[in-house]
Amino acid sequence: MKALIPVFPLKGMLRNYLLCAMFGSISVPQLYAQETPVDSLKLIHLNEVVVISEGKQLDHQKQRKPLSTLDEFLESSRSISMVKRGAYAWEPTMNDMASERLAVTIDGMQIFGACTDKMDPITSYVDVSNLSEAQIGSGQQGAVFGNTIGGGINLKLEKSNFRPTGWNGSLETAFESNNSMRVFGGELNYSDEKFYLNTDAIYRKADNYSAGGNREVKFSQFEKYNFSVNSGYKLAANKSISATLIYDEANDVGYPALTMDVSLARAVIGSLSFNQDTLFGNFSNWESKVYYNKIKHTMDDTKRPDVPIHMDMPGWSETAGFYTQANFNKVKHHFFFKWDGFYNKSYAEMTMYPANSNEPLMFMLTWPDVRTKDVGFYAEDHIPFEKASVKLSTRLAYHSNTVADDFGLNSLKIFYPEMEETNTRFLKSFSAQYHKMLNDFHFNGGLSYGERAPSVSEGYGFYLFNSFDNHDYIGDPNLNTESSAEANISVTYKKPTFEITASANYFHVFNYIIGVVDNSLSTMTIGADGVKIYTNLDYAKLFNVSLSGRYTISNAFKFTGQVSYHRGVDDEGENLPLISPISYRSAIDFYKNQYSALLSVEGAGEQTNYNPAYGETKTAAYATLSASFGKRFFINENDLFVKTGIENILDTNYSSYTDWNNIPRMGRNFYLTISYSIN
Ligand SMILES: [Cu+2]
Repeated sequence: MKALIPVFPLKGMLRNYLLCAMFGSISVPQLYAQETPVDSLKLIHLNEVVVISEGKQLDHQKQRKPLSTLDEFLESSRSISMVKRGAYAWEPTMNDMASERLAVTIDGMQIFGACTDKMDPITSYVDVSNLSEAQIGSGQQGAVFGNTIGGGINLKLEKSNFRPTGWNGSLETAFESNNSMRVFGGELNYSDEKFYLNTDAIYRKADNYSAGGNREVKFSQFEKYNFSVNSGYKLAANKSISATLIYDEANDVGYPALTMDVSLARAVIGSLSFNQDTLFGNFSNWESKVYYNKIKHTMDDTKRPDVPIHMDMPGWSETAGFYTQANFNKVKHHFFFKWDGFYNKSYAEMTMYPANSNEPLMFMLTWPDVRTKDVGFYAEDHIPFEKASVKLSTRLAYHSNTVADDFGLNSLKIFYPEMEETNTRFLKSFSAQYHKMLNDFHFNGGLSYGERAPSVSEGYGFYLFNSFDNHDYIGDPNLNTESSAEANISVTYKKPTFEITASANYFHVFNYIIGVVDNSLSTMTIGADGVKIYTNLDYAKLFNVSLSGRYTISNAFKFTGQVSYHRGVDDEGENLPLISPISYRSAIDFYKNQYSALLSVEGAGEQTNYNPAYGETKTAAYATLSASFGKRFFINENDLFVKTGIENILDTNYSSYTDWNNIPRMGRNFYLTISYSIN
């Protein structure tokens, strides 16, 4: 039986020898195997071989909110925060670092958004119906997915994988009161030992939401649908091929925190894989994939009142890539090797239509057809000792950017007359992690170094308007490679009924890339305060610390809690933007006889370390309370699951440090989810 609610926790047989020392995570992988955590998303150590137990039904009692958006699922993770520009397409951040400092992949595939204003993080191009889990690695533990500073996230697609389940399917629907969100989804699957076919579809439509106090947030509506098909065929007992295809389209998406909305955001994502159990006798789990994806993004300001100048801003992003990977075990050494590469084309333009139609149109290439080539080699070795282990890993990559459009190149040459068409870098990452067990204590510590190339916007963006600090941004093709030296440490004390983990990490980021005001330039966007150029600061420092715990009160009741503190400053001691103040969350879970219930609180302290130069204002402290109640019924062989809940029970009007331009969050919201699955 396939999981009804498709994003489900990792369970089953984790290879427990791996050490796990990520910030904010539970530090001992065994924990995952022993119980289903409250979180639906698991932080796993990258390259852990995670076998999701086959033929076992998902325990959706433990889903806090089935059919919630992927963004909400990600936000429930301990190490991810989401930057919000509206109700849709939130941007994941980890260790207080966002998209350009993270490696985010879908089933190992590199995908890049097509929006110059970060309206389409790649997490917006899949839905929970497609996915089985999100794999999260902090800092260089995420380097297996690509070059990164802050960490890596891989969204793993859900597949039947030759489990002998035969036919099964499900129908599900949800309604949320605050923005009248309607969700309809369904899936139909067939799987046997030789062949499987998984299909799913989901549709979401939401009106404007209301913040606390029943204040409507205009332009916060959205509509989205997503289809996916994936299939596998066994060529022989130890060989199989598989293919996946995802089509995702969002229309009429409002971005209340920005000056424009989106009329179309569309992705087509496809891949072909070949899997073989062994290779040359010594290697195992050999997996190879080729993939292609294409994204189209169209911004729209036609519905906004008082637009000073109408603009058309379409963008395209196209990526083709591959990877091939295998394990290799030799005595005490557990190696993992991966060779990967991608080719991306990013193109975005802007046409301005002056109100006086006698004036000429203005046209700019905001992304001048930038071609990015990246070929990388990743290797790790895990060496277990008695009650201890070491993991060493490295990524070495060749990375190049070329401006393929002459008009775009000549536009940038106004600022950088000496610039070359192509810029090539060699990117390196090294990491050592150590784990030691002492009675009930687990110690983890690690030192890492990593590098990343500037993003397309940072390197080649041309007058990209940022509504947060109200500046136009221009890229710099001569930026230095950003690099980071990172240290992490965590201690867990673990007993059968409770555990507590204290963890901390520190990133010293050299050549930190951020926009710096250039007073000699004049703005392009009407009403902008100035122009910023992406610049390397000498360094920036980021520090994160957290304390998390879990206590099993009885068989039915469980308590979890987490509190974290973050700090980020530049080389002059000034605050970096979008750094979390003290934040906390806590919950009591109840689960017995197919009934589940939850009461949770989530909040943050006042944001005292903010920076007006980046458009930040002080965000006040807040706390919200939520509750849910679920029941599962068995009808013949089939399964009916009903879940209802209230979020922001007290209808608090608030915004957090991650809310773009302090756009207020959703007020009180009732939801109801019904899932019916046929085995
Ligand atoms: Cu956009």
